[in-house]
Amino acid sequence: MYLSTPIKGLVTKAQSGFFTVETESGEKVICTIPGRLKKVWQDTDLVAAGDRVTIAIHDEGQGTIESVAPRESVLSRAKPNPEKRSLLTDQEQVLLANPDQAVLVFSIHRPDPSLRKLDRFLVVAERNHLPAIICVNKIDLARPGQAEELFHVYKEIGYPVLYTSAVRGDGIEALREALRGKISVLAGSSGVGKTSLLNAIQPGLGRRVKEVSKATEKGLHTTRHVELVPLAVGGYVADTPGIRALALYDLEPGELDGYFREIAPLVAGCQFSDCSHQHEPNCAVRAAVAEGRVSPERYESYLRLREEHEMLDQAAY
Ligand SMILES: Nc1nc2c(ncn2[C@@H]2O[C@H](COP(=O)(O)OP(=O)(O)O)[C@@H](O)[C@H]2O)c(=O)[nH]1
Ligand SMILES: [Mg+2]
Ligand SMILES: [Zn+2]
Repeated sequence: MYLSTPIKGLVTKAQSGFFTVETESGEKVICTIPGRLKKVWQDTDLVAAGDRVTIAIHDEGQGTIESVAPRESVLSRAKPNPEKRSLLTDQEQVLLANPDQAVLVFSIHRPDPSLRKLDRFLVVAERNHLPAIICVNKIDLARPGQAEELFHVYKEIGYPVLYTSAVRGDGIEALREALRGKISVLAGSSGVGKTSLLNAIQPGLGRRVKEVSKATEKGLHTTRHVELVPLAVGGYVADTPGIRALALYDLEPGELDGYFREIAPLVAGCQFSDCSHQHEPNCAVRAAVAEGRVSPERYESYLRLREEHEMLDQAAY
């Protein structure tokens, strides 16, 4: 037997200790983690979908993971409590390694968009250093300009906003281009059209990116299963149940302003360094809201999230 040179690959699926690795030559190898490495890696989250690894192939289509490249980014959530699934621990569970972007899908109608929810997602994305793209679907159900009216503020603060209709085809080309060559995470409430959009981008893609129903979500809390589904144009869509459960579990209320893009640069101008931007005098954030430089809705989202966190914080002690 000879020692083969390590083969580079991408983990496209992680399930119960088995990892599907797509090698640079496009081969799929089912890998396990050798016992000697399990010990070394036991405090980290071993290996997750999206990790770039080197493997050794032992048998046809089977191998072991020999090394994992440092992660550039992770999508994580609080690890569920093994005893009581409704409770979260303060440990982090890596759902996906090296995601390139999150596509946050809303519909303009049926269901109506919740901008509060969008702002919450954006805070999670900022916190994870994950570029976010906003996709507003079902524009065929809106009067012309209606979607833009509601979402232009996000464009103004620097987020790409795509307006799509999965049934009429608007914006599908732009969405496909936005996904090309990247590892993308798609997030959005049930019914906004995620499956339809994926099918419009590539026939059959929606079926491959399975969604998690309420019934199976519980099980997935313990048996984390994330898969990267390849795109014909290059890149992957991550089929990850976790984003809905993504909590802002370890965020301090005082950090929150840093995750609102347009608010963050204003904070230095507040009189008090620990200004909460709620009631303090000479608050640069409230001044900006009053002058129309920060949208009142975004500011309202900030206040609500801040309140929520203060409640969480108190509950923790
Ligand atoms: N009018 C309209 N309906 C859509 C559009 N996209 C999806 N739908 C419909 O919305 C419903 C939910 O779509 P689906 O793709 O299953 O949403 P998902 O739960 O986010 O995956 C289905 O009845 C779709 O036919 C769209 O662009 N316009
Ligand atoms: Mg769906
Ligand atoms: Zn302030």
